Amino acid sequence: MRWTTESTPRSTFRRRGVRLAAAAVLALTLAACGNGGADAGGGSAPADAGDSGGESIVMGFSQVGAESGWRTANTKSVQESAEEAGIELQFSDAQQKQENQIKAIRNFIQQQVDVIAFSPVVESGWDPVLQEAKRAGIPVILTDRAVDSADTSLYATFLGSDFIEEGKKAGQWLLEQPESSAGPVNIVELQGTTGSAPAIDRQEGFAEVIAANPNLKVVASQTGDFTRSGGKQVMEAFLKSNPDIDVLYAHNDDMGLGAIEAIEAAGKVPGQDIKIITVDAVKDGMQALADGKINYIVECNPLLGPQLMDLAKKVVAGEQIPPRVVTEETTFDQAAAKEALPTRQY
Ligand code: GZL
Ligand code: ZN
Repeated sequence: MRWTTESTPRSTFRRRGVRLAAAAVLALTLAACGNGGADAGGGSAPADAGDSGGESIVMGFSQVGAESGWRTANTKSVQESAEEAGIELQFSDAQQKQENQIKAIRNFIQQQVDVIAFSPVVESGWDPVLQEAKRAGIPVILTDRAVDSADTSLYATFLGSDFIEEGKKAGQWLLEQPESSAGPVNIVELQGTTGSAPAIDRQEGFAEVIAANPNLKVVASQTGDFTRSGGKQVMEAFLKSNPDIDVLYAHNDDMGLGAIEAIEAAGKVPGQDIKIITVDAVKDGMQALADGKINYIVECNPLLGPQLMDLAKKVVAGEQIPPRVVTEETTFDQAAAKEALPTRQY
């Protein structure tokens, strides 16, 4: 067991000390009362994560849920990167409920993990539980989505996309389309999860950019909760109440794909009768883009795992890390989707 020498915060020593002492007591107990003759010697010490040539970091990770292709790709990236980094991951899926995330974070504090990382399903209501983590001396890393807390000392950094920028890129593409200067363009909008940073910011960025052209009007905007079924149901309602829809702006591919089912069921051609802009660029979305059913996708990169594990190691070692790490991402039109599909990782 390698004693940690780097200048880790005192609380980490205490936590690790507690874990080490517990392991030693367990080993002695096993030795004292034998271990069912597994070996003639003094019993076998428990297989402790620390035995792998160094005390491994324990990370508690609270994930939003499994609502979309993006989310499952993000979960895969986090789990695989923890494995590669030798970080012990305690992973919990909150089924898109904030109270489940708060419970999970409290549980991680109980277990005295070394670091907590989570993607907050909505922006607000986190201060109390983040104050508890701070009092326990456990650093918190926000990944993917942000919180609206005024107290930025409650988390070490926020690693994720700039969602306002994503909304702006979607609006910019629409501004540049010839139809936008030919006459009125009626837009319907499928919002992400109500109260979530991506939904709030993607709506804001898009609205800000299209305000430059009065032809562009959002005639209906409602949440589809980032799911295919949500996108399909809301699009069915939009089609019934709006005879002339020219454009759909969906805050993620999954809602766009659900909407495509509704558009085709209504006898209209997605990508032609109704132009479609989405965000994420997951494989199914990129396939629809290549097939001409979607017209433009703004990428939102889910592969945050490697950067997250790197930041976690630094923060546990007491090193300085930037308060904000913005992920790299691009945009795709139909030609670019055909190019990128064969090597798409997610
Ligand atoms: C964005 C992420 C969003 C995706 C959706 O970073 O939080 O949540 O755009 C996912 O697909 O459900
Ligand atoms: Zn029209």
